Amino acid sequence: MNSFPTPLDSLANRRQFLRYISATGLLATLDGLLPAWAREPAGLATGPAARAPGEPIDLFLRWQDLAFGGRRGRAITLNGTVPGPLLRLREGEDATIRVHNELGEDSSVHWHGILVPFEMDGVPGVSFPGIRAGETFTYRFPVRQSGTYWYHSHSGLQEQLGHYGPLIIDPAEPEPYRYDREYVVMLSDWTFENPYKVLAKLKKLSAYYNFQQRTVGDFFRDMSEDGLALTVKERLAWGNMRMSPTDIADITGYTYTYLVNGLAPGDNWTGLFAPGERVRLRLINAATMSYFNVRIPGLPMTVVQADGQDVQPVETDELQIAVAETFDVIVHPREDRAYTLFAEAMDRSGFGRGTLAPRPGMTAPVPGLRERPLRTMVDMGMDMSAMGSMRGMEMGGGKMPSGAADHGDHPGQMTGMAMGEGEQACVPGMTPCTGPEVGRHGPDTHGPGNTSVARVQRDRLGEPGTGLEQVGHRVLVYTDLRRLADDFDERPADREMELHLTGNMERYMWSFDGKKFSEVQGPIKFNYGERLRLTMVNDTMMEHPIHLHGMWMELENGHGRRIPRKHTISVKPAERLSVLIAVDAPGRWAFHCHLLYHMDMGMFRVVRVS
Ligand SMILES: [Cu+2]
Repeated sequence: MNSFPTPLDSLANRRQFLRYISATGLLATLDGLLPAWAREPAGLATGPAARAPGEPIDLFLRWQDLAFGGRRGRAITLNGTVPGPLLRLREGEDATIRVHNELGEDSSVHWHGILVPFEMDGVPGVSFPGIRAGETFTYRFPVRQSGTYWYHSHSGLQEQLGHYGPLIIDPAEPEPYRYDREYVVMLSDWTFENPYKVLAKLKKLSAYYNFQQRTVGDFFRDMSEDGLALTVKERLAWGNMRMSPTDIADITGYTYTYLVNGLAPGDNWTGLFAPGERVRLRLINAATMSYFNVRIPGLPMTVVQADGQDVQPVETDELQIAVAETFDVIVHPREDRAYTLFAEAMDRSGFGRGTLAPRPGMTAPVPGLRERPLRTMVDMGMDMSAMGSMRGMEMGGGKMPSGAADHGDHPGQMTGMAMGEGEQACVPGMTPCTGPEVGRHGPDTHGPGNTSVARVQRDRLGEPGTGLEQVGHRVLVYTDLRRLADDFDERPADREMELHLTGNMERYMWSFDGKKFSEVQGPIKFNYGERLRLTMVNDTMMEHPIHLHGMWMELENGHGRRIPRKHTISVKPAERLSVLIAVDAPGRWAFHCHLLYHMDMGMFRVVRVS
């Protein structure tokens, strides 16, 4: 186990790999551009690093052909692979990373979640001019943290083309948990379509990839169960929002192949273990647009890190990982059998799949895709008390007709009707549990760039996420996360700021406070040295994974000194949440939704700290 890959040896490894796969006959089925770390079945070496601290790392960006599932495409590779090589740094070292751009177009590398001087943050037009075609940019920064992170392009839609890879920082002090083996599990979404064509289709018809629209048959079934007036009213409400209850993801398995460590489900990335070992899985969602619900049937997962930061261990059976988040989990398989690592796309239009097994070639059953979830009246930020009284009038008494309770296949559908009964009503098989109302929307509807407001804003930090309300096993929620370190900054907030997540789904416009990035004058101003409370309200009906560069967001999830630090926070539909920020990093920083096409369409701001 002396061979964990470094960028320096990955070209040599690539040649070894080609020899290996041609010798084993794998080339016919698997012609992916797999990095060494993803093909190492025994896991990453946990011994001393092969690279001396401070020794420079070289990354070469190139176009290369790739093929899987019988199709060929063109990808951006880093040192010849997709995903890119594993960069393994050490807390306390001064990193030097030379990025050689051989793409023939501008590019960049951003170190996601890493606290660096802003000139090294890698966002063209914000922190530096970008890396011109044919040029080399040398990143230099002190490594002041540890944990699981990743890196990716911050130029155009290059990330969709394969420009991403894992980044691990080994801590200076021993970690407070024990494991025998570790793997990176990097989830992503690949399309053979040109990403700019994907975007053009979304702009022309936002539901282009979404074939899960409800049908006329659904309408009549709703009508017979709910009554005509309510059904029509509900449909009108959806129409006014320019949304459909089936809008879970903008881009779906119709075009996406969901990858685990660069491998399609049929190619089955496999990590080996010896029964009884503890295995650390470093889950990274490097998808551009896809949330995943991750589970390993038969194997509980103990979450020990979120976004690279140690948390008090919490055991769970499933977790939702938003785009750009990371979770580190430790599993403890004791049996001599294989386990499927199942990463179901949140909209359930497809899945990524891998296997943990004692020996190569073993597999475990692959679960079926579960029933697709639907958006609810809670997601719309509807006023339930008004809905309740309306129902009362139309249905004569406000009680559910007995037939309506039989909605087990579409659990979300009845939410609007049932919620009038009580804020946190949670009727198994009928309504999802939802958090309490914590705010109401003011009169500002954010102008023409926004089509909906969350009239009723809820605290949804205790909710497991879309589609996971009633899965019958444990699911990680944000309120489970407590930081391990006792290093909370006690200062009260000097200043409060409120920002609304807004959009127009039909025109595929995404924004903050109703304004696209191209429409705003100047940056958001943070004051150097202040303690800031930033409140975010999601007026849209989709989750948005909001990412702040350069500084942690401390998610106010009710745990006092133990609130977790995150670089990316998924804000649920109609949710109101707040974060504390110690504004200690001068410079210009990006702040944006990490759904790539939302960012590109304008859900982006520059934060200036001065
Ligand atoms: Cu977004």
